[in-house]
Amino acid sequence: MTPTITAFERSPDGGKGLARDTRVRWALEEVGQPYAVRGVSFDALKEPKHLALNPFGSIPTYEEGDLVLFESGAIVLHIAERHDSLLPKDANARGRAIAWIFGALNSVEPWILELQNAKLLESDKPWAQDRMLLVADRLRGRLQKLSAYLGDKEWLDGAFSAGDLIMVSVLLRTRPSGILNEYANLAAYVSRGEARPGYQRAFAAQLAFNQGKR
Ligand code: GTB
Repeated sequence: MTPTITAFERSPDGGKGLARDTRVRWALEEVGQPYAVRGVSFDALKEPKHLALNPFGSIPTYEEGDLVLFESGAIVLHIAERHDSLLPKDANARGRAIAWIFGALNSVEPWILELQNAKLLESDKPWAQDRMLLVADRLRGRLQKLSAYLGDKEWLDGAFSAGDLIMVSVLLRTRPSGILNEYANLAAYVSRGEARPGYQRAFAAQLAFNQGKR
């Protein structure tokens, strides 16, 4: 059965791939699973029909027969568990790849969101500049540790996995701040992710969608 995901009818980033449907598209492209996309307006996100799919009123969601999922990490994990290429077969390596999904979402993404919130939602506050410096330094602390762990490895733990897919997606969101480029190995890691044909297809698909080519 062809799954249907939701995405912004028009993403505020105009198709830069920063909204979280891109990571789901990427996972589907990596495993070669065709999918349909339903565009949702900001108003429609808060209507009962969408809240029945995602109680928090956000994208992405995933519908496949009777199954409805929300949370991009859970959706990517679901896709990875049902196909061969995004999680290792060895149980321990599989556990570690899943740990990196959670690590990206729980131990890196919140610091990036803090910085984005400081820039987008709090810039008119008298303390905005001080807070921006503070949260940028906190993010650097996270990225420093990740950079040290990655070292000169190609991917986080052996072959490319759903853990890398989520980590690269998360790190991509730091690009507008310029902070990613302070860590050469992380910037190169993200570029390797972006160079994957699956990412290229996902990026092109979300761009076309945002340009109204559906
Ligand atoms: N934890 C959830 C997940 O991982 O799925 C978070 C989902 C979420 O916050 N989705 C956002 C959303 O629907 C879109 S991705 N927001 C609307 C709302 O909640 O009302 C966040 C996002 C939006 C836009 C850009 N951009 O334009 O650059 C980047 C990221």
